Amino acid sequence: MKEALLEKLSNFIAEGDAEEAVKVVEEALAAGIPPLEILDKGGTRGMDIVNERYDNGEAFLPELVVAGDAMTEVVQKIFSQMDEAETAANKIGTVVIGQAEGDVHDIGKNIVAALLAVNGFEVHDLGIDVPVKKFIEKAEEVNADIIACSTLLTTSMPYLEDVVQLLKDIG
Ligand code: B12
Repeated sequence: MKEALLEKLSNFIAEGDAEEAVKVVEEALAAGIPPLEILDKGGTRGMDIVNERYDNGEAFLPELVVAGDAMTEVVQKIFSQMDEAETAANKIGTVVIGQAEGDVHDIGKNIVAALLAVNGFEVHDLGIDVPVKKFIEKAEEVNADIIACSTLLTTSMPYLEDVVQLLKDIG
């Protein structure tokens, strides 16, 4: 039953059917499947399926967008449940997180941000397409312990090095 539910979820996400995907998440949570397993084996798998279709020329950018929207709703649903049950009582650190300059892929970053938040971190999410300097300015403003940059694009990867270099330059 567990495998069947997770497979159903990944197919609904790949098809961009947010409403049905969220219903399956409710079923899976009620069946006691751990939230992170639902995300990983159902959600992320769904994104991989649509990506395989995209690579094979069976799906195009609009399909990726609607699959991404469905995944975002699934992530929100799962974390809205986790908030109540699993939010840590004490703050253990402050994190500034964002998507590197030029990159709009925010689904994975949103999962990381939500996981940090429910595990006791104060999270400042700068969103997508964040300029290098903005990470540092925000980190100084909120006295962050961690700067967490995300990118899925090879063209945006050099900006991650720039963040590190700029931090070294300012000591
Ligand atoms: C959905 C998607 C899109 C959506 C994004 C919607 C959104 N709101 O995010 C849309 C359609 C907009 C899109 C656009 C593009 N995309 Co796109 N996209 C994807 C796809 C299919 C899935 C990404 C995803 O959400 N995965 C699911 C999440 C849960 O996984 P994840 O992102 O990896 O995150 C996990 C980990 O990486 C990690 N993590 C992530 N961030 C962080 C940060 C920290 C600090 C830590 C600790 C961990 C961590 O934890 C997360 C949870 O497990 C991927 C292929 C793939 N299968 O990954 C291509 C992919 C990333 N896209 C790609 C490309 C090329 C593009 C476009 C350039 C296409 C085009 N021709 O226009 C544009 C670029 C737009 C831009 N400027 O950013 C390429 C990148 C290739 C490369 N080497 O650069 C990929 C790999 C597809 C491919 N095989 O070619 N895309």
